Amino acid sequence: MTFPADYPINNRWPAKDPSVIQLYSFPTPNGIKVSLMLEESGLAYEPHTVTLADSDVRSPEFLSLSPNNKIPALIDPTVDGEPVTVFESGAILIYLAEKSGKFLSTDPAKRAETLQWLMWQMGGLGPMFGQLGYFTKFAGAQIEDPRPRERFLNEGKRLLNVLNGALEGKDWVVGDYSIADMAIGPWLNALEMYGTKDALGFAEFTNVVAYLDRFNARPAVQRAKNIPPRP
Ligand SMILES: N[C@@H](CCC(=O)N[C@@H](CS)C(=O)NCC(=O)O)C(=O)O
Repeated sequence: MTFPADYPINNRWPAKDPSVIQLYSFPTPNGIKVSLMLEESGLAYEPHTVTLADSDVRSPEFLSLSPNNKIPALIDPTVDGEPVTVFESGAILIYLAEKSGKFLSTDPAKRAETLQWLMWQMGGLGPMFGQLGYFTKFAGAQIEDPRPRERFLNEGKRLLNVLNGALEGKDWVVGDYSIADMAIGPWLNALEMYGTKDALGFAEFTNVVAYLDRFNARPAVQRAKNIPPRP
């Protein structure tokens, strides 16, 4: 397989420079994580806007790369002549960390700790906050039964408390800035848009508040929020 000739996605989202990493994404929390890693690491890449509309994420061209019909997804055309494709934001972060040699320690203990917090975000913080958004801001907000909202609010508070504890005495979740922080930060920022900060008692988690301020002060974070650009 060679890129772009053998990749249908290129017919719909053509690469201008097929020699660099191709990112197919949208600036949601899961998308921003990967744009952020690309910006922080300095790897050369080309972003393509794939909206969340079925006409994009369920198109045959996108499904040929990301069969789970979700952004983000990536093609790295430069690996030993054989392109590498990856979907799932956590897997992409690990791939890019290994490729760049940045933001994931090679020390076994530090690496395990970083992956632990990355998986905590992937399996806990992201899905729970995503459901919280659905039941408070999006279509689920119309549902009268209060139990889903309560469940995800309580789970959100629990997770914020866990993170707050982990951040005690530290700037970043494993000490040095890593792919775990790049995964966690965008999901904390999503709470503003959901309008759930007060209901979660966000201000009481003072370590998390300071952490998010530090995160948002990074120039790459500000850039990544608009990569790829919304249509
Ligand atoms: N576990 C996946 C989740 C990705 C995900 O939920 N993507 C959403 C946007 S944040 C999406 O593409 N939704 C489109 C759809 O479900 O149709 C990851 O982390 O990459």
